Amino acid sequence: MRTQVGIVGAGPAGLLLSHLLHREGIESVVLDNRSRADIEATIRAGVLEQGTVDLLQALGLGERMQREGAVHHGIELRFAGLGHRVDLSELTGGKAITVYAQHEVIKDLVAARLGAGGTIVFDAEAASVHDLDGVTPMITYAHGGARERLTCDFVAGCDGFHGICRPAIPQSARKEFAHVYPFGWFGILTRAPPSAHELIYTHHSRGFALVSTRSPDIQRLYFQCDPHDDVANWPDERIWAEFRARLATHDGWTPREGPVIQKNIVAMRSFVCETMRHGRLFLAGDAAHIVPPTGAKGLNLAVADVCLLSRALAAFYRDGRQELLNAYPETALRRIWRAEHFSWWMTSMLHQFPGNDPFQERLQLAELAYVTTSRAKAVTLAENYVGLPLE
Ligand code: RFL
Ligand code: PHB
Repeated sequence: MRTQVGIVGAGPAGLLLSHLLHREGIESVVLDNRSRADIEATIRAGVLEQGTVDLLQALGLGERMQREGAVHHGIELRFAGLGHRVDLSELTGGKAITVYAQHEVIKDLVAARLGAGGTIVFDAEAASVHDLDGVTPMITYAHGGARERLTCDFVAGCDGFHGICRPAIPQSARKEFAHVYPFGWFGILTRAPPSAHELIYTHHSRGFALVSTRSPDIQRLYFQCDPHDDVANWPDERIWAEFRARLATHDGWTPREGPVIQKNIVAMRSFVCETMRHGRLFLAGDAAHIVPPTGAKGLNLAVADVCLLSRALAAFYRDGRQELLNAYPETALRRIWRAEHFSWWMTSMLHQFPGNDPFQERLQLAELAYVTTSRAKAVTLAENYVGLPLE
């Protein structure tokens, strides 16, 4: 097979890139090692920044999101048994976030690509990328028991943190930065009505907890856990007891409980590979960077990356201009490092660190008190949370 841009990975980055390129008249093929059903059912992110929402709408991809997503104008920070609302919209000149599950975004993107005659090869495991220094790089992949090749002008590595594209850049050429947190998130989906109108981020001596939502009938909640814990250790009753303890307020608030229909444990790390380009290979999304989910930035960063990358590729195909392609890593990294800092800051402020140093905890509470009383600090949180403007 031959195409202009060979895209490894049908996550938000790969699918949106394919869509954006199509609008510029650039052909692409997307490969993913999973089935369509699998991709469309994987539970991950939930929060879309204002800029992500505006972009999906401008691209004609926002119809179901507008109908089924929930616009939230604020969040609650809960600590020392009290809730404090951060009015995102008031603090940012009217911006908001939308809660709409990542797999719903994926469904919309897959439908749009296939509807426009785009090629997504599911169950296609990319094995290697070749000739990145030449003008016709090539991807080898396994599909239906056969070994196939995709020849292209450019390879977009949108294959997530565990993909094959980043490791294809020689180690000696890769500039990477990593930080692993000594805790994970235990995430559940429950069949219950919403516990609150807005997301609740909770600091508690037993550890962080987050109340989010998916729909009027399905809720998404998380609590900080040992990253090596096992979901089998957590029957429903133990899960709800933990949420009740961490989310308790002085006025007796409790979450709405229901059967737990899904549980998983997520590791928490910060990671940046600054080498987002190697010859004709370009990395985007989780393939290049990871943030802990506390800032709700991962999917939104993937969207920002591919906006830049599609614009750079369009300039190349339209006028043969290489400047935007050359500038892609530097331009993308400005937003990436801002989001890395914000995600690290939110994580550091809200989680318990092993050792439970009381001095650290006092600092966290002082920071939370400041965020919820100083307009300047609240604006800092709000403008980052709803998302800085796309470049
Ligand atoms: P993805 O989504 O990981 O997609 C990569 C795709 O590449 C495929 N792949 C391969 N295909 C072919 N051959 C190979 N060798 C391949 N290797 C991998 C994989 O099958 C997959 O389909 O990366 P992408 O597109 O960069 O998107 C990134 C986002 O998925 C991620 O950043 C977010 O989910 C992070 N995240 C959140 N982001 C937000 O913006 N807002 C949130 O509220 C939010 N909450 C979260 C999150 C991530 C979480 N988890 C599970 C890590 C909450 C959680 C719990
Ligand atoms: C989610 O709903 O999955 C979610 C919400 C906020 C976050 C992370 C995840 O910070």
